[in-house]
Amino acid sequence: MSHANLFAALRDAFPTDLDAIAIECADQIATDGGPLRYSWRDLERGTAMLANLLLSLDLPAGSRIAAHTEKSVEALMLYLAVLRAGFVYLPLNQAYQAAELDYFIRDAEPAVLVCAGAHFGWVSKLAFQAGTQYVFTLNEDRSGSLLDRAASMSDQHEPADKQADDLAAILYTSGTTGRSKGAMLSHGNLLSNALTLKDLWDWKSGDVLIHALPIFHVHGLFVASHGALLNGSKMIWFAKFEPRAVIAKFSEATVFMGVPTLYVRILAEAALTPQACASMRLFISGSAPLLLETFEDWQARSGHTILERYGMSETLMLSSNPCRGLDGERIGGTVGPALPGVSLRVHKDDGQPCATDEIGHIEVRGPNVFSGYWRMPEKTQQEFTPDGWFKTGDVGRLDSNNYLSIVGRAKDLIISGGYNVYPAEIESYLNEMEGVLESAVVGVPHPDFGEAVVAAVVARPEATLDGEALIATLKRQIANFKVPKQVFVLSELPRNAMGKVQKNLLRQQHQGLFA
Ligand code: MCA
Ligand code: AMP
Repeated sequence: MSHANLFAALRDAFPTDLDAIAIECADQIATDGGPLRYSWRDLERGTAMLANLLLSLDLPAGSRIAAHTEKSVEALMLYLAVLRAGFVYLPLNQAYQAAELDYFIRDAEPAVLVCAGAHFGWVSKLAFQAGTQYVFTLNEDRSGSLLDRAASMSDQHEPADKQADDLAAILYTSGTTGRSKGAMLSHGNLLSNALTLKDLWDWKSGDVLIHALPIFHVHGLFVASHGALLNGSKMIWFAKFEPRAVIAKFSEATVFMGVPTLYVRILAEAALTPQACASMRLFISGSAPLLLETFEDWQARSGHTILERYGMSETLMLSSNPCRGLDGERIGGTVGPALPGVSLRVHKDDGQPCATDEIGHIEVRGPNVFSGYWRMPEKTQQEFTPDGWFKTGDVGRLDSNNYLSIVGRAKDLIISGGYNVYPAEIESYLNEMEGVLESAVVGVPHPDFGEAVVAAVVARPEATLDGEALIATLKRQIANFKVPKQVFVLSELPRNAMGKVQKNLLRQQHQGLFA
C-alpha cells in the first residue's frame, strides 16, 4: 500500500472507534425514523466493496469513472472507491443536459458511468455510443445497479499503490472559447492541499463539518470532504442546501463552508443569531467574490468573521485568510496570503512584476497546481508562463502584508451562485437559434447569485425575436444555472471603432437590473 494514494491517507485518519458516526444526513430519514447515519466502518466497507466492483470489471489502468448523480453519501463513497482502486474520478454536474454530457463523455472516454436511474435511457445511449463499457445506476434512495452489484463484493480491499503524480481526478472547467477543458489533478495535488488546509484551518478533535455543497466541484468534493475525512471529523450532510435547516444544525457543528450565495441566503433568515452560532468555530467562504457587505453583515448577525479563501479547479486552494488569531487578521475583501508551500505573484501585461498594491495578473506555482488539461497539450502550454507559473486569468493585487485582493478577471467568465458560466458557450447556443444574427452574454450584479447571466441578441433581417422564447429553448438545451435570467432584443450590439462588442457597456447598462 502506498501512502501517496489519497484514499489511504484519508483512511489513516479514520478514528479508532469505527462504529462512531462519520456522516449524519440532515435531510434523510432512516428506517428507524431517525436521521440516516453512516459509521466509519460503513465508509471503510462500502468503499472497499465499490472498489472491488470496479476492479472486477477488468478495466485498463487509468480508466475514468464518471458520475452524473444526485448528491448522496453513496456518491461520495463512489469517489473514494475510485481513488482506492486507483482509477480516475470524473464528477459531472447533475444539471448537465444531453449536449453537454455528450461532450464530456466523448472527450474523457470514461470506461464506467454512473447515473440516476431516471436518466438511464438517454445517458446510457450517449455513453455506449461513445464507447463507455459499463453504465450503472445510483438513486437518491440508495437503489440502483451500482449498489446491487457491489453488495456481492468482498468488503476487504488494499488501496492501490499510487505515486504522488498519478492522476486521481479530472474536473472539467468551461473554456473561454467554448470547449471545456478537463483539469488533471493528481493524488499528490489533492493530498498536499488537504494536508496544508488541515493545519492552516486548525482542524481539531471534536470538529463537526456541515456539508451543504454539491460534490461535483472542488469546493464540496475536495475542500469540504477531505477536510473532515482527514481529521476523522463527523459530517452533517445536506443533499440539498436549505438555509433554515442549516442554521438549526449550527448548534451541533463547528465548521461550515459555503459559496457567497449560501451566506446571503442564511442572512435572510431571522434565525441567524450569535446564539445559534455559539458552538461554531469557523465559517469559510470561497468560489466567488464575497461582498464586503455580506462579510460585515455576517459579523454583526452571527458574531463570527468569515474566513475567505481563493481557489481554482486547476490549482485547488491558493490563498486563505488566517484562521488562528496569531497567524493574523481576517480582512474582508481580501483572500489572504498564499497558502504555505504555494507561491503567488502578480504580473503586468508585459510580464514584469507589479509593485505592492499594483493591479496585475495573478500567477501561481506549487504542489497544488495541476499537470495540465486532458488531451490538450497546446492549451496547457498557453496557460503557463515560460518560467513555469500557471496563469489564473484572475486580476488582483498583493498588499504590503502579502494579502491578495481579487479585483477582476481577465477571462470572460461569469460566476453565478458559485457556478462558472462562460459567455462564449451561451452565445454559441443563442447564435445557432433561428432568427438570431448575433448575441452577447454578460454577468450583472445579482443580490442572490452575486452575478446573473444576461444576454443581448440581435435578430436577422425580417426575423422577430422574443427573449422569453429564447430562454425557454435554452432551458431545454443547457444546465439551468447557465440560462440567462433575461434576454434583451436589440437592434445592434454596442461596438468600438475596431468592431469589437463592448460588453462593458452592456454590463453598465444593465447593472441595476436585479438591484
Ligand atoms: C440554481 N439556479 C441558479 C443557480 N443555482 N441560477 C443561477 N446560478 C446558480 N448558481 C436556478 C435554477 O436554474 C432554477 O431556476 C432556480 O435557480 C432554482 O434551482 P435550484 O436547483 O432549486 O437552486 P438551489 O438548489 O437553490 O441552488 C442554488 C445554490 C446552488 C444552492 C446556490 O447554485 C449551489 O449549490 N451553488 C454552489 C456551487 C458550488 O459548489 N461551486 C463551487 C465550485 P429555474 O427555476 O428558472 O429553472 S468550485 C470552485 O469554484 C473553486 C475551485 C473554489 O474556489 O471553490
Ligand atoms: P473554477 O473554474 O470553478 O475552479 O473557478 C475558479 C474561479 O473562481 C477563480 O479563477 C476565481 O475567478 C473564482 N474564485 C474562487 N474563489 C474566489 C474568491 N474567494 N473570490 C473571488 N473569486 C474567486
